[in-house]
Amino acid sequence: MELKAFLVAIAIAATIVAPTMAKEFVVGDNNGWKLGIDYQKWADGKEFYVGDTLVFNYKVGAHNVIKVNGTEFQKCSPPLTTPPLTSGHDVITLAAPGKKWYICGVGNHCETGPMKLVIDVQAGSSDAPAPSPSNPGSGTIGIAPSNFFSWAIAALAISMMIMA
Ligand SMILES: *[C@@H]1O[C@H](CO)[C@@H](O)[C@H](O)[C@H]1NC(C)=O
Ligand SMILES: [Cu+2]
Repeated sequence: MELKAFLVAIAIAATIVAPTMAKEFVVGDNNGWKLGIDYQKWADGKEFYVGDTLVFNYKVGAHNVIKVNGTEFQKCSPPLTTPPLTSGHDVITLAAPGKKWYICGVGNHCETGPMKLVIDVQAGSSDAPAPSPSNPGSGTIGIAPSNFFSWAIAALAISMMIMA
């Protein structure tokens, strides 16, 4: 009985946490990746975690995506050694925390678009300072993604409530 209650609690906790674990962000949402969109405004208020993905949608040949560093981003000067992504549906997994910079390398789109996006990827761990909640109606209970211990404790707490 005790074990069953615990397993039920785990299932409940996992259901609560699962939707917050890995997110897919479509850059520019329905606008996709094109000229004339403010991508910093799009990124504003979004929280990116390791394991999340960015999707760049655009017409093949019209644009591309190049990951650059901060200097290259400022100058809109893509490195000659990094081949751009050109599929029209480029999916990038955010593999490490820190700042990530992306630009379009076609023509002068980076300057004039401006087709440039910088995001700050957070480690998905409670060791990092807790981000301020920016998503009031989300219905989660404030458990950081990928934080096994938090939800294990939550599961334990729920199982105790069930058994009480
Ligand atoms: C960015 O990469 C360029 C090479 O394309 C390099 O010269 C420059 O030092 C790098 N800047 C930073 C901040 O890493
Ligand atoms: Cu472009």
